[in-house]
Amino acid sequence: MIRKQNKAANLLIFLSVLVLNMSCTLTNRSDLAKESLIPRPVSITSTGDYFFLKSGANIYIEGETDKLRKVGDYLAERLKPATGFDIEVKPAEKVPGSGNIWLSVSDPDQKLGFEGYELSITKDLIKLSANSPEGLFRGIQTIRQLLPAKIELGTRQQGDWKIATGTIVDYPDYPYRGAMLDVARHFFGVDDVKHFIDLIACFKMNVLHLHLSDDQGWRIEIKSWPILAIHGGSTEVGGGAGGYFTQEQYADIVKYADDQYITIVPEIDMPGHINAALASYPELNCNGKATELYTGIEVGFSSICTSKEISYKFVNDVVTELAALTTGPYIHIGGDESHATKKEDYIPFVKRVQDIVRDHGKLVIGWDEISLSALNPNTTAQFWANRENALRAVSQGAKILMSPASKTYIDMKYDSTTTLGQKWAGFIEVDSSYIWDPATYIPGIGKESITGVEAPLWTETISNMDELEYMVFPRLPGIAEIGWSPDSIRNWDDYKVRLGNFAGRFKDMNINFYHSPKVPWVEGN
Ligand code: TNX
Repeated sequence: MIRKQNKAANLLIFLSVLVLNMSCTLTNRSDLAKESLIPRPVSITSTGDYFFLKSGANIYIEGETDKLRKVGDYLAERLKPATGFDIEVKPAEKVPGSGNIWLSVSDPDQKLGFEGYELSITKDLIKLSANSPEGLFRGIQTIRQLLPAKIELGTRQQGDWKIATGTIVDYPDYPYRGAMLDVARHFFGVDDVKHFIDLIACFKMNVLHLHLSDDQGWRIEIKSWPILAIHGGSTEVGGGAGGYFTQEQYADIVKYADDQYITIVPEIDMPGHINAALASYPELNCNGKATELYTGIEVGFSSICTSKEISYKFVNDVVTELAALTTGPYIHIGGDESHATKKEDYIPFVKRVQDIVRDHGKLVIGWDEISLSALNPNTTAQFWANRENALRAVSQGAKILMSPASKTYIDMKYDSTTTLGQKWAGFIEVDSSYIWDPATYIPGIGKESITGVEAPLWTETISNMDELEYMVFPRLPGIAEIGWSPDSIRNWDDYKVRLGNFAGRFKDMNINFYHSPKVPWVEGN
């Protein structure tokens, strides 16, 4: 009797596990529109079936250029470790056969613009098309997110590598979608920066702004002023050893970012936030005396001597070397919190520095205070705190990069219990950093004046990758979505579910993230 009951119970358990498994596979990945994608694509049409990635699948590229091949190789490298498949990248002479992935730039569609893509998935084929390799690269991030989370693991996994069928048409709302890493307060080396690039690429960001100098450290080798890096780079907040990038290392970072279609924007902060340089070269000080190195976290106490001609030679030399290392269009000149520079000195200084950058063929970005000065055409002001500054920039015809501190400063604590971070701009929970629209944030500054969004990570309190990831995740994906997805398709209730479904993916990507109580975390997607 007992044995019979046991048998029946076992059968019941077996059947319910079977049904559960079946329902998981059915709901998981056969409805494309229900997939958790970040940023949310512009449009998704489901066709209710699925594509099965199997051993023997290859990636076919249409058009044999170096860039296309690199993009193909990038996708293959994302797929190979976890599937264990020997995926090859081959030129496509005709429509590839069943079971393959096809990357194509042969059929331009204006609507997609430069970074957009169309992903068409049938039972037989994954076809990703775009107008450029860059668009393909963005689309590949979507393919990654459509596969089970364990695709991110570095070792071979048993798996149903299924992707729901249908079509995604997708392109960004703003051209500039960035993150900033402050390598000056605490130094982060080449491998860390590359890892950060990998992380932001997943969410289709296309800019990494590197804050390369501040009171506490100078982080880029300048051959004509060598003491900047050697002495100015020799410490950091808290008195640690600091460090700097040699020009070779920096060029390697720029190349690594370029390969992921991410523009590096280098920042040299001036006329304030410059103690590391003032400690390295006495002649940059009005009194001719070098300052002490600084390892605290106060701001606004240093100023380069704006009345000395040598200061402009210094700026010109630094910009000359930096411009030569910069493949992107921008150089960031800082300009924030110059409390130790008189306003009447700040104004002509910022004008002259803009001219220097322009003369080296680069466009200027500066923190919103630069609008106190006359702005050159094509200068961008990065709004962080002062709306009047941003409005003044727009009235001069400048574009605005939106980094409102109370929304995008991912060095702010999540809540009163967060141990890392600062709180001068308030606590920023995950919902708060997501719920805002750049185009309405400052009355009087509309979308036509906005180039995009950027999430800065200041590192006074952050000294290693674990801490960095904890502050960045999960707020950065939300900022990436604000930059990519139109406001009309964004809402928190939908986003929090998609974000919650990333728990397993973050885990498999080995990302240390904040388990915000605002988000319904679900592992195993
Ligand atoms: C303000 S934002 C700063 C930085 C600090 C940051 C800390 C800006 C342009 N300046 O120097 O690191 O606050 O949150």
